Order: sequence, then C-alpha cells, then structure tokens
Amino acid sequence: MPTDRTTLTRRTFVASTGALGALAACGTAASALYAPTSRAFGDESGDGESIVWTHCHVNCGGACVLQCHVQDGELKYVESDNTGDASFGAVEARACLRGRSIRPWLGSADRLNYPMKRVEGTKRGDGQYERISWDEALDTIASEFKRITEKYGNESVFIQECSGVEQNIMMNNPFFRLFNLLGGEVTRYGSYSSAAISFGAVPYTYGTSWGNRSLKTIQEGELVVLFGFAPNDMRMAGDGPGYDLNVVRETKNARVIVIDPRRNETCTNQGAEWIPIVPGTDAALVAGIAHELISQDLVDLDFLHTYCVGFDEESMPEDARGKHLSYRDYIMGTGYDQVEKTPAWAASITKIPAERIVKLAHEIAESDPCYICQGLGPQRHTNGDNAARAIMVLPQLVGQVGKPGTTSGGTIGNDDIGLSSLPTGDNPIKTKFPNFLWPEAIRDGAKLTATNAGILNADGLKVGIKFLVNYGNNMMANQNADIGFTTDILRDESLCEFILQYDVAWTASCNWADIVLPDLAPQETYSLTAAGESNDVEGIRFGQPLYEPKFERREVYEVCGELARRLGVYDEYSEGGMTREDWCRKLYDELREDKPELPTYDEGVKMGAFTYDIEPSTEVDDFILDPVANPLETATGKIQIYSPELAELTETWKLQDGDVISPIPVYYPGFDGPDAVTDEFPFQIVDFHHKGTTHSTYAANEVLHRLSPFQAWINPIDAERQGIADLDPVRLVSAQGEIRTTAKVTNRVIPGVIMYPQGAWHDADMQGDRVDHGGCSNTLTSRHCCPVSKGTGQHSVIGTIEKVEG
Ligand SMILES: Nc1nc2c(c(=O)[nH]1)N[C@H]1C(S)=C(S)[C@@H](COP(=O)(O)OP(=O)(O)OC[C@H]3O[C@@H](n4cnc5c(=O)[nH]c(N)nc54)[C@H](O)[C@@H]3O)O[C@H]1N2
Ligand SMILES: Nc1nc2c(c(=O)[nH]1)N[C@H]1C(S)=C(S)[C@@H](COP(=O)(O)OP(=O)(O)OC[C@H]3O[C@@H](n4cnc5c(=O)[nH]c(N)nc54)[C@H](O)[C@@H]3O)O[C@H]1N2
Ligand code: SF4
Ligand SMILES: [Mo]
Repeated sequence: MPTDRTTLTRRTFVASTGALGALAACGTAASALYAPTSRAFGDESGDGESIVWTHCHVNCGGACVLQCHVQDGELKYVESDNTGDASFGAVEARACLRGRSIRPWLGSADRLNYPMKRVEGTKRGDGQYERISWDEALDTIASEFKRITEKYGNESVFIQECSGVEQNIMMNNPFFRLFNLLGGEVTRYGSYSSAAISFGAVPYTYGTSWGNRSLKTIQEGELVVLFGFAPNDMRMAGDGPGYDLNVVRETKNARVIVIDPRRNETCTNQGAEWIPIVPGTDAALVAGIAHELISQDLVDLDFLHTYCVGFDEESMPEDARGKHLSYRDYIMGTGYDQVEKTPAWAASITKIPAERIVKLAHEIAESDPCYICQGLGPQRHTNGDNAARAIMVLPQLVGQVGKPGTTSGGTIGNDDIGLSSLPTGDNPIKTKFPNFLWPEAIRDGAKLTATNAGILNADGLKVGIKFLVNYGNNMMANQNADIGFTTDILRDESLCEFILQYDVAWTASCNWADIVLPDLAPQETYSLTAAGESNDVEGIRFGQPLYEPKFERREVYEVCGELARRLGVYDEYSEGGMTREDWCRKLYDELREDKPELPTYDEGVKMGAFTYDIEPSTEVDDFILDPVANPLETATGKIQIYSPELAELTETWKLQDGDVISPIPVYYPGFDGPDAVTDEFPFQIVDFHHKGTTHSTYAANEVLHRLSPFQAWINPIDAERQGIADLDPVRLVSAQGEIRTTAKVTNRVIPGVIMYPQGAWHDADMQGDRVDHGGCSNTLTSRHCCPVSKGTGQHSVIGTIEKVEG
C-alpha cells in the first residue's frame, strides 16, 4: 500500500512554525479552523474549579476528548471537545453518551477499592472475598508465579486480552514486560473482534492484510454497500467513521445501502436504505448477485483474469484445473453441489426478494467506483470465515478494488500516527493459540494441536494454562461464549491453579478469581493514547489525573513494578526507576523525533489533545498498478477467489461436525445457523454492540441503562405469535442457558430473529438454577468456533423467547 500523506491541523500549537508551514502547504486555514483550547489544563475559574483534560479509553477506539471540570478533588461535570468551529464537516473529537457519562461510572458503588482474596475454604464461584493488604496480594501473586512456572514451565502462563483499557499506551503491557523478563508466556492470536476476517479470510484472499480506503475517498454520487457495518452504533466518536459517513453522504450525495438483520443506526440516523437479511447468509446473497452479474455479462473479466485466481477455469491454478472447482462453476451449478445459485435460490435463504437481489446486482455493476465494505457482524458467526471471504468477492467481480472510492471488500481500517505502546521486550515462547479457545487451553492443555485447534509455531501446546492474568477484561464470566461451560472449567482448581482479576469494578468475573486488584481508571492517572478508529484522522490525547488516587487503588505499571521487585527484575523492568508519567513523555518524544512538527509533550498536556488529519490516499494500489512487479503475499501472488492454502487445509485439518473449509467461499449455514431452528428453538438470537455500553464496560451505569436499555428486539409478527407485547418481561433460552430481560417489539428486526445487545452484566446463581437475571448474552452463546480461524461464532445462536408471567 502506498503511504498516506499526512498534514497537521487542529488545536493549534502556535509555537510550532513547522506545523504552520505544513498547514499553509495544504491550504488549510490554520487558526480559523483550529482554535486553541478554550481553557488549558490547570486553568482555574474564580470559584476554584479547574480544567483537567483526559479521554475515554474503551475499545470503541475513539479515545474521545473529555474536558473535565474538577473542584476540591472531585469531578464535577464533563464536557467534550468544544474547541473547533463546529461547522459541518469540521472535525471535533466529541465524546458520545458513554464517554460523557463517565462521572457516575468513576464514582460508582461497583468500584473496587481494596485488594481482595477469595476466602480460604471456599471455591471459585462461591463469591466470598475478604480485604487484604497490597503486600499480601503482591507476595501471593509473586510466589504463585514462581511456584507455577517452576512446576509447569512458562508456557502455563497466559495474559488475556484487555479491551477495557485499549486506548492507552499501557494496556496490559506491564504484565508482558514483566513476564518476558522471567521466561515469557504463551500468547494468543486473533481477537473476539475480528478473528474470522483477519485470520480466516484476508490471509487467504489478499495475503497480508489490506486496509480499506477511507470513507472520505467516496466519490460524488457513489453507491456505498455496507454488510453488517454499523458505524453510527459502534464508531460514534466525533472524529470517527460514523461521522465520516454522515459527511460523505451529505456532501458527496452518496447513496448508502445497509444489509443487516437489524435496521441499524446508519439507517435511522442517515436515511440509508435497509435490506434486511437472515443472519449468517451473506455468502448466499453474494452468490445470488454473482449469478446475475455472470448471466448478464456484467462481471469485469479483464480485472478477474489479470488480478484474481479462481473465478473461472481459465484463472484457476494449474493443478486445480479440469475439476470444476472455480467460483463460476459453483455459481452456475457446474461444480461443487451442482446447484445453480440463482437470485431465487438466494432469496429462499436470505429472505431478500429475488427482484431486489437482481436490482442490487445492477446497481453495483453500474456504480463506478463502488464502495463495498463489511463490519464485523457477518464474520462473528460459526460460518464467519467463509462469509467474510464471500463478501470480498463482490468488489472483485466488478473490478472495484485498489482505487479511490473502493475497498478490498474487507472491513474499514485505520491509519496509525506511529505512537508506540510500553515496550514489552522479547518473549522467548513463540507458541500461540487462537484467542477464543482459552477455556479449552485450560481444560485440554496438551491435547490442542496445530491441526485440531490451529496452534501456531508448534505442533501443539505443551501444557494447559495454569496461571491466568485478566487485566481490563470481563472475559471469565461475561464476554466469552457459554458462561456455564467456561465457569465450570474455572471452578476446578486442579486445572487453572491461579487466577488474577485486576479491574476498576467488581464484575461477575471477579467471582472466579483468587486475587482481585483495584485499578485506577486512566482518567485517574497519566494516560497517553493515539485516537484509533477513524481512517483519516489521527490524534493524540494527553490525560492527566483528575484527582489524587482514592482508597487503595493503584495503577498497573506501578503494581507490576512491585511484582518485579519481588521477582528480582525491578531495574530491568523500570529501566532504572521510570514512572508511568516518564513513559508517557518518553514514548511521545520518540514519536516527535519522526514528526518534529508536533507540539512538545508539555504543550500537549496543556492542550489536552490535538488532531492530525491524514489526507486519504487517492493513489491506486501498487498491486493494481503492476501485479507482476508487486505480487501479493498469497500462494499465487494474486487475489485469491480460490485459495490453494485452504485447499490444503481441507486435506489436513480435523474439523468439528458440520464445519466446512472450502477453497472458494461457498455458502453453508454453519452450526446453530438459520437451518438449525427447531420447534423448541424457532429463533436465531443474534447479539450486537449497542450504544449504551462498550461491551460490559459502563454496563452498570444507570444513566446509560435508561437511555439505551438491554432489550430483546422482536418483530411484531413474531411478538404476536409468542403473545408478547412491548416491554413485557421475557426469557430468552438456548441450549446453553437462560436470561431474563424485556421485549422491544419493533419492525427494525427481520422476522425469525431476536436481536439482543451484548455486554449486560451476568447475574446468576451458578451453583443454583443458573438463570441469568442480568441478561448477559453469553449465557446463551455456544463454544462452536469458525473452522479456519477458530474465531468466535458468538452471533450464531438458536433459541426461543417467552413472556415471563407474573
Ligand atoms: N456474545 C458476544 N460476546 C462478545 C462480543 C459479541 O459481539 N457478542 N464481542 C466480543 C468483542 S468484539 C470483544 S472486543 C470482547 C470485549 O470483552 P472485554 O475485553 O471483556 O471487554 P469489556 O466487557 O469492555 O470489559 C472490560 C473490563 O475492563 C474493565 N475496565 C474498564 N476500565 C478499566 C480500567 O481502567 N482498568 C482496568 N483494570 N479495568 C477496566 C471493565 O470494568 C470490564 O470489566 O467481547 C467479546 N464478546
Ligand atoms: N457502542 C459500542 N461501540 C463499539 C463496541 C461496543 O460494545 N459498543 N465495541 C467495539 C468493538 S471491540 C468492536 S470489535 C466493534 C464491533 O463492531 P461490529 O462487530 O461491526 O458490531 P456488531 O454489532 O457485532 O455487528 C455489526 C452489525 O452486523 C449486524 N449483523 C449481525 N449478524 C449479521 C449477519 O450475519 N449479516 C449481516 N449482514 N449483518 C449482521 C448487526 O446487526 C450489527 O448491526 O465495535 C466497537 N464499538
Ligand atoms: S465510547 Fe467511544 S465514541 Fe463514546 S466517548 Fe468513548 S471513545 Fe468516544
Ligand atoms: Mo472487539
């Protein structure tokens, strides 16, 4: 990919002539567009109130600016970025309702205040904890680390992902840094977010990951087709993709079509057309569109023959020819299952009328360029690897790849200003396992192999996980699939011998830990981050502590330093005593070495934040310019509709019943997909990322609950059949478990499907009836993962909904 050009704009740092030069060069009116902060860090008003700049830190990625008004050591109220000119199209890092509601979250009764340990004689899950001193907590963690690594080796140590503190240079890196000095730990690959697309689709299609072009490259009057992408629900930051889409729709007159089982906020906010689809069937829709494109001669054969492998016999790899294995053979019924994938065939599976599929094929063929993009919803199903690859074929069929206003058919990427996180050092252990399988890695240990579980860099695991660190996640009893299954494994202390939970709040996961530590929120300490999720705006946020630490809360870098002292590596760990604030300064200064036009650290702290516009690249990708000179890193060097690597996996890997690995992206319904519904479980229950929370973070914030409640969305046709009225108390039941919630009767959801927000706090008696009155969707989800990536299939659930009487 060509490098994007960058220019500096917004929140002026007047001292820097280099920056003003850059602004002049790109023709942006510097100070008019970009006013200095209304009030700098530390400014005091007459009544003793001062401004402290910090930012939201959760995994929605916006890292929105929080302008906090603090008085007498208390946060009084929160504003956001109000320093731009507020004109439409101007960029401000404005916080959404979640970031703006941080005050009740920081002061919540659920906050952790002291280190706690599980009461001796009780089992994990009994929920009995007692307060202990920091010394006792740290001594225990250090001695357990020593005992377990001496007995089982460092491959028994695992640090879970930490999406709760993702927007921060620290994240959970202090633990990696510490353990890497002590022999390392087993690591994971893939994430709950995007395992299927990143590890099951992109590598087999494009080789190295191909970012998509910015929404801002969308051209006048262009068609934008979004598969399960909901930027107005999940990328809501004032300088994020949700806003970018608003801008291009209005200023470029772009036409937006959303394909989703749910009428998401991009339809309700932006008037995008909604095409409802049965969940898990996107590959069938693409096949139906492909059929129309092929039969009407609308495919771009030049593109397919020049850049792609596997569209037709002519473009198949030599050793796979003559076997009717091409995509065209699959679509036209001359290969694979011998079924023609007509629009009528696709309609019977997707429930999108055949005429609409035909029309969509023509709309896509006629728009040049055409922006086709997927969110992460379609790939978080049990057939997610195939679904993600199938959607990528669509822009390839019409040659809309690698030029301005097009995408690779993947999900939107984001540019990176180049700020490093706390360095973690070198981990001598190279073995990796798929993230989703961590409970299996505890239970089954050395039974997980390269061919049955996708273990990387080794034939298999040597040992199960015995020492588990959960920092900034709620994985054990909230966010991982099938809480009943997972917590049964955690309860057995002969499997995982030590569990640490380190959080800001007492979540359900704390009940499964041996030691629980109370963290400072990033707003309560020094924090530095690059703003993440827009593709053409990057910024830096400089967070200062709002007040002195309260109770006995301590931040992670210092705490890992205390552990390092006990384990004899403090000097190496701290590089001679560096503090968290020292690291913020050092890592920022390193960034400035490359970009001297940026403000100094101290100037940044005064401003709180600045935003750095990255001019969207309008260059044609190198591979498209010259595919021979610049081959892709796939087996064939080309875009692979047919993947020889996957053909090989079909021969060598052991799969779960019903799973399919296919060298071309065929449609199959997947485990607990649309074909699995029964009289007992007549609905697909699909969860989604809603506005009220970022996963389970903020989920106990009453303010947000009222604004954006957890409710089961049900179509009026289904509601009538089930005898359910709006707001009725209901139970959702799957083979895995039962939750309680209320119904939202709405025609914003396709019949046959219940849509339910993920992230509610689990609240069940796991030694009793296990009914989850908190309404956490992972009480319902299953462990069945995607066949190639071994990524989560948490959106594939079948179940039922019933009114709870009385
Ligand atoms: N069913 C279902 N399950 C899903 C998903 C889905 O779509 N459906 N989505 C998946 C995805 S994409 C993801 S990324 C994961 C996310 O799952 P998690 O990584 O568990 O993310 P959160 O639920 O936000 O939990 C973060 C935890 O961090 C804590 N936290 C917040 N701030 C701080 C802090 O400053 N310090 C510390 N120490 N802790 C803090 C919060 O209290 C919370 O307990 O969930 C996955 N689970
Ligand atoms: N408000 C909010 N924002 C967030 C988060 C959050 O929890 N809350 N989490 C953040 C994180 S860590 C992540 S990974 C991202 C996740 O972002 P996404 O994974 O993109 O979010 P989802 O809501 O899981 O899915 C997006 C859309 O796909 C639809 N969908 C589900 N199944 C299918 C299907 O089979 N086909 C089609 N076509 N559509 C389908 C859903 O209805 C939803 O509207 O969001 C980030 N932003
Ligand atoms: S949740 Fe995301 S969009 Fe909302 S304030 Fe935080 S970073 Fe910004
Ligand atoms: Mo995620």
